[in-house]
Amino acid sequence: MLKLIKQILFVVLIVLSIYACGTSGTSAPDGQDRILYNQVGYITNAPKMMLVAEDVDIVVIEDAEGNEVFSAEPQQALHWDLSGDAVRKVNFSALVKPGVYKVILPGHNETAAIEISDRPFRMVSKAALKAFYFNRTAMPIEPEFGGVWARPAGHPDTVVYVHASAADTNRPEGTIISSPLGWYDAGDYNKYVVNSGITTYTLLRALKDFPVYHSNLNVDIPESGSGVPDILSETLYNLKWVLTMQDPHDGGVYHKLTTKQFEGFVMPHEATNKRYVVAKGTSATLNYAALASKAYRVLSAYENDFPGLADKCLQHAKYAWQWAVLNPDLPYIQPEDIHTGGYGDRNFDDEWFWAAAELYLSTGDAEYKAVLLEKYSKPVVPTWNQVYALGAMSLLNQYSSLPDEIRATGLREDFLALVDDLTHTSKTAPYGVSLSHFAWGSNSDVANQGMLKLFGHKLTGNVEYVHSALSDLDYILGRNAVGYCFVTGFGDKKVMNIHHRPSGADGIEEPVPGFLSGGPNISVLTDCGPDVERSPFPAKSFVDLECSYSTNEIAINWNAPLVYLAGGLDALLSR
Ligand code: 9MR
Repeated sequence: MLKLIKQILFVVLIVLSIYACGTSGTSAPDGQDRILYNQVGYITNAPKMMLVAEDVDIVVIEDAEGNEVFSAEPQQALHWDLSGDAVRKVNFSALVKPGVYKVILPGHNETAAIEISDRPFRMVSKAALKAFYFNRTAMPIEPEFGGVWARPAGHPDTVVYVHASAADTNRPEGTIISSPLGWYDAGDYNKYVVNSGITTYTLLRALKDFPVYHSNLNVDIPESGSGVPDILSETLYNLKWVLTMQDPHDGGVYHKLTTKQFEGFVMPHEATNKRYVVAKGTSATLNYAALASKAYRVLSAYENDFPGLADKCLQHAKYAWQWAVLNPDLPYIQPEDIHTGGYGDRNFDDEWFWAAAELYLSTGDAEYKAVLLEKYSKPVVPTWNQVYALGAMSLLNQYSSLPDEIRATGLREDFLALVDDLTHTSKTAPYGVSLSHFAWGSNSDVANQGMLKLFGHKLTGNVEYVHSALSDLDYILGRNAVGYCFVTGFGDKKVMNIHHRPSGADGIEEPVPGFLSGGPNISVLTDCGPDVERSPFPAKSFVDLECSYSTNEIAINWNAPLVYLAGGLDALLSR
């Protein structure tokens, strides 16, 4: 009954708010949306840009004492087909004194508080990494580290059943295996190898590209202070799980560890349905080979901390490769009785390239070199099913020692052409981002584009790439078409109702902090039922409702590039 009343109230609220928006008659229906800005803060000595609605033609900034410190006419209105509206840029880079300021639009009521400081991204960078700790399976989140979000351990995964789709003579259906540790993939409680591949790699990439920064970043997890960088400790928590997903009898890797159906919105320890390892496949096995091989090189420098682990990773990576050679094109096909995330991919060329690149870099073997040359293709912005760029970054990181035949592929030129293209797009785009379409998890595309730009800067020293990446983070932190700061726990207009089971079930109003909401897209317009309207414009099609799994879920592969981007910018630009 209570539920029904709540639902009715909810629908009434939605109808009222649609009515309210509809009657305002301007392009920006409420105060927040008329001024779009990075709600976490701007770096004192870096470019600063906000956006205002098209009907605003003067912007004034006052300091805390009410003195006018800046005023400008916004640049010409730029219309974006993807948002269906027009905005005007206001460049206020000239303001270089730390402080909290008030943005005023003369003739309009709306104001906004912006902050300028030397290290605005430190907290976001830490929280984004700490979010992985909050999503750990198999251990309690202790109050000491988790504060109000402390919770009992969920999913020990020491009793996991081999599903019919994964059964063979060595491990018949129903065989019990142990596959503990790792992170929950997202707002759901399953663990998927494919998505773990890109995520874990991206965190290792962050460590590799910003080693001093990450060696000093303490995010207050149980391993902090051990002498191992927190980002590596966190990454290992998942890598150790991934290693258990290989069948020791043949080297093949299970696609996922999952319940048959998604669990309800209950706390992890209350979600106790049987879990299965499902179907070995080429993409999971190649993801595993790539990741384990990359981990081998990273862990070689930590032999004293983790004796034997680096070698084990390489050995397992080679074993996985052998299985993939025998099963080069085996897609994951969801069994009829399994209804959780698919992460199904039909094209393995990019996975072959990535695994070959990592194994070649770890061993120098001709077999891997031949495959990477054969499968080479221009990189694209990485996602869980497009991993060319990951292999490319690993190779480019050691460009000077690559043989001529690998350089002759043009991988450096191709990578930089992509970064140039992204940078150019964001410079001219109304909202200052490189997106040309909005996919599921669009915010992670923005973060991944930012990552490529920072890597481009690492290769060339071109500061323009860093500034373009900064513009990406500005977008994520509020300067976007819906005016939300998309990282939980941050901003003036916060996302509060992420599709994340612990956040929904813990009885605490604030969601678990540090998670990147997936962001606007029009893939599934009906996830909250017919009564919740979503904008037909992709950049505006977002609702901060728990039911909106397609726009407001969180996922490990979305947080990882945020860790890279926020940490990278903090490392490069902060004083
Ligand atoms: O990120 C995935 C997206 O690219 C797909 O379009 C979508 C539908 O298959 O699934 C997304 O991944 C989800 C996964 O399947 C299960 N855990 C939650 C993930 C984020 O929504």
